[in-house]
Amino acid sequence: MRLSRYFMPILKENPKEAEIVSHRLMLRAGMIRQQSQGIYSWLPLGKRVLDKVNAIIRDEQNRAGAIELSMPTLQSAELWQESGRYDAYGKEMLRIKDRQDRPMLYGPTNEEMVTDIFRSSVKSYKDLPLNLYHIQLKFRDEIRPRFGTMRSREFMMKDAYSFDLTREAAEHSYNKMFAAYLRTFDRLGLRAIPMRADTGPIGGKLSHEFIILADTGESEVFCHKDFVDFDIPGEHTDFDSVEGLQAIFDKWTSLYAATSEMHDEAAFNAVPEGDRLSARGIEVGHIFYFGTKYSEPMGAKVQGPDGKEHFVHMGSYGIGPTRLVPAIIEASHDDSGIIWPASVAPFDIVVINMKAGDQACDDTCELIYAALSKAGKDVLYDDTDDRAGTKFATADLIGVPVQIIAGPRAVANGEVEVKDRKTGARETMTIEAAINRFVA
Ligand code: P5A
Repeated sequence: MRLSRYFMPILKENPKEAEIVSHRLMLRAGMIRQQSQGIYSWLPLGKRVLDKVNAIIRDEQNRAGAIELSMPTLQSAELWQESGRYDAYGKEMLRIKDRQDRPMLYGPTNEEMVTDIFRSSVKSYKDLPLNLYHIQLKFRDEIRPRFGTMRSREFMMKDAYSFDLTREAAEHSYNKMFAAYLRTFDRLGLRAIPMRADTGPIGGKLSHEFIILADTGESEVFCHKDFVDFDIPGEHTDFDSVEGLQAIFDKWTSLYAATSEMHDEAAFNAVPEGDRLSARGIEVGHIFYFGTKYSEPMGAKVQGPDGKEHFVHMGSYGIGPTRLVPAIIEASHDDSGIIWPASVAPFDIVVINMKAGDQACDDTCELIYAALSKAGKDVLYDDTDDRAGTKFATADLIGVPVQIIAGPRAVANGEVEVKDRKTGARETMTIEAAINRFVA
């Protein structure tokens, strides 16, 4: 991508409305724009990061055996009347009427709709287990939308829903998502700790929130500090192994970890004082097992091996991609801007032409840009005629992991500078060496 032809509206000044660093940096880097309270557009740079986050989420959902579909954002009120949640959900639900005056709503979550899909076509235990997910916009008319896309009214959610014949089988489905979430957040460069959580309007008894520790987090959390160094389940985790996944779950729930709603002061005080971590955190995921809460009132049942009908046991599993992007920034930035983990960076490399219009600089940059693009790298080429200082500031602000800098003096020697955004380390090397480093 040539910056001169891209759309990346950088702000020079700090936006006044932004209270936390991620919101400030997302606005300054031209990633998002507020359209109305708690409702955002994702501008091209932000969209690239969001897409990469979603690709990792999708990859891990698929690995764990979940199947992707796509459900609509607008739902009929009837379904919610069946489950009993239409009145119970309260003012957070945006209620709409269509031209025939039929009550509709903008979905805050999809338990009812997916249960409707399930009951219409699954009739036998032989079709279980089943886990269906989508990555879709949701709307919740939050009392206090704030911190940009961290807590917005319209937001994106990956929501998965599992269906099983028995409670035991449903627990295995829960454990699959539990392990998949540990892997997902790790691949996003984050350490997320599962904590016992309140189930709120979704319901059920068993529930974990996945929390990232951050001073700007909205939740107050309490846990054993060893969680910070626990091993993440590997790439070859067998998601069909009931014992294997139970062992992962048991290990990750063996020490104290709870959000403030579930906090047990006495149990926490039993943790040796030096091991206690009392901190603030960002909830990036939340998983639930709620048994037959929806399947019973909505009549979602299958025939079991005993020939009888059984209401299915269900769970639901959410991740907030539009919250994860600012959460990653909260965890990874410095005074100059964002520092993206390579896995979600909007571009892999930025090529900075310090003197656009200078033949040697232009030729060098074009050569590097073409070679790296051809090798499959996402390259941003700053070919604008801004001052070098402005270009460096922009590159640091948008947080691309590697900068290749071509200035007239180095280029005259057949060299460029390679800068690591995270460490700030700079290395001068031949043009060929710079290309080879990233093509290998
Ligand atoms: C689980 C999947 C549910 O809605 N039903 C379907 C269950 N869970 S939840 O905890 O309410 O939300 C899941 C995740 O969505 C993100 N999230 C938000 N992100 C941004 N702005 C919001 N207002 C918002 N509300 C929820 C969180 O990451 C949450 O864990």
